[in-house]
Amino acid sequence: MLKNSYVWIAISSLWIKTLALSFIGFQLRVQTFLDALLIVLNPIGPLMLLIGLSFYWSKKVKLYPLIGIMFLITALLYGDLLYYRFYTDFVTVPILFQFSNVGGLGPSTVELLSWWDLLLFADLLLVGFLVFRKKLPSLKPVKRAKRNYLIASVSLMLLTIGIGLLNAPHLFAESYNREQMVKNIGPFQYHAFDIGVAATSSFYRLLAESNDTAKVIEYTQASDVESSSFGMAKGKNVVLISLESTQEFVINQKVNGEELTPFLNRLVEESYYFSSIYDQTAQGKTSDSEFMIDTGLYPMESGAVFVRKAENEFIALPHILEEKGDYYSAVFHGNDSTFWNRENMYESLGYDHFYSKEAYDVTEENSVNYGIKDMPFFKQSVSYLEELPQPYYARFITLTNHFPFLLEEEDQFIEKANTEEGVVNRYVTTIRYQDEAIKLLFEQLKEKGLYENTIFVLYGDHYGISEKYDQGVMDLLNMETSSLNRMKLKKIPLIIHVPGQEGKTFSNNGGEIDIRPTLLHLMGIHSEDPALGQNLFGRSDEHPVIFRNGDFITDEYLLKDKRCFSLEKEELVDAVRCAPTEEIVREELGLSDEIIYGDLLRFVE
Ligand code: GP9
Ligand code: MN
Repeated sequence: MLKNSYVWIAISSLWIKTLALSFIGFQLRVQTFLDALLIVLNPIGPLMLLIGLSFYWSKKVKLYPLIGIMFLITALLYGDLLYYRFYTDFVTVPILFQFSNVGGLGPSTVELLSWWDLLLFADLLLVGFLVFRKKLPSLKPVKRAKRNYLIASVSLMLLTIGIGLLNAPHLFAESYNREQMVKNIGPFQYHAFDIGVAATSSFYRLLAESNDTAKVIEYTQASDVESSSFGMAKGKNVVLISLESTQEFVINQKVNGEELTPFLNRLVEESYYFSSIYDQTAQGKTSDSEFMIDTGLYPMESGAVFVRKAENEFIALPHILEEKGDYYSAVFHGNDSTFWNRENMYESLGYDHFYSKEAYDVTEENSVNYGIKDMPFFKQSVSYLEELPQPYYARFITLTNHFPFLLEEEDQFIEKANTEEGVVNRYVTTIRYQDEAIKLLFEQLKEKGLYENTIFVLYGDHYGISEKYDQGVMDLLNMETSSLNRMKLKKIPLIIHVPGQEGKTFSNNGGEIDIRPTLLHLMGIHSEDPALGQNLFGRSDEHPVIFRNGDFITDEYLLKDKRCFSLEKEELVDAVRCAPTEEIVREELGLSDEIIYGDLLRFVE
């Protein structure tokens, strides 16, 4: 075998680092002996292969390139660590191309650093020192040693992938479960796989044929249930309000004796309120929620479909409403039109007009964080709304309640909370501000006579407090930190308000994907296009609410990070109990992906 101390020191130190990251940084959960074995073995093959780049093309080990490779690998690991600290997720190629859209790590990068991180670079100093001082003999690798080295590294890699597949047979079919990938094939192979997927993803479209749609249509045929609410909003204007980062726990919640959402709380009493709807978005955040609601398809497993697949054909709500009821459709949002590639995607989704930042009078005084504050935003929007041809389908996307939840003193209608997490304390004030803004919108619509003949759908677009700051919310709500309680925090509010209707709260489970069929039901439209989700008025409780990483929740079970919980017993149970539902999850996510990757809706008449 290769006799070169530098090479083996480099491999060992990078290996130890990778292990430290896996166990401490990414907190990969070890449940079985195989899990532990895989985490330990996985990095060796790829590390050998990469370090080998310092001598494959020369007669002896080139020491400066060796240090360079060590540095690059360390930088990659460190990047992974920082990304993980913020998103509790692993970075993907598509997300790198849309960093300007993901909220970035920008304002909080410093917060993510720790002095301990310097340890990651200690081995570089050591090897650098040894090289400079020529402390170790650098033997020439002979040709034969090179070959054996390569064979050993590739065999090790294949062996561990093989064991990984034994450990998690659906590993590649569930590649959207990135934690499972990293645990079973290791961070380096995960990145290689991810790059491969990104590089080949456009081939799916080329290979897709029109009869590929048959299977999808068969599965997705909406089986709408009968209910007295069918058609109750037929012909009305539709106003959809995306409530930025609004989680369900804020509804009817008091902090220091004061309501967080006094207006929404009253509205809930006079509306259909769905109190168990889960955030199903992925890396595309707001845009993912818009996508689900308009198309009834799941977001992509990595990156945002708005950014990656805006050229596709879709059958979205604006198309359907125009065809069935000659609706005009518009989006109102005070951010740049390019953010989340909205200007292009809205065209594909069939919107007639997008009122973006340019349409608003935006000044330093009326802006905070991402842009115009919700109150001036609504005020200015209403004058545009008045001019729209009726009936219309209008979506308003609020902005003020966005991480890191900044707000000037004069706009704070409530005191900050006093948990250990500043983020949570500020969140309370921006949520309260948003509530005031919605109240203003309703007042204005009433004043202009635009209230009565409208159906309102208000929904939280996704979580506001990421898992990183969960503890603050647990403190605020006096909740114990547990997987089940974490799942509860994934709920978002869904309020459907039709003026004159009596209020009713529904506590059955559902997800954002179910909003579209529910709205169509209320509009009296039977849609037969390929779309997922179920009408919430008759949604089966056994049907899982599916999350993009393969987790799910039903009325009985919760699958979180591949662990199956019984909701009734509030404890971990044997994984086989969750297995049949996991089949459904794979199938549904797979179908949705097939439609998106193959651009299959272009074949639908
Ligand atoms: C930006 C707004 C917020 O325009 O939609 O985006 P988010 O970071 O929540 O996806
Ligand atoms: Mn958002």
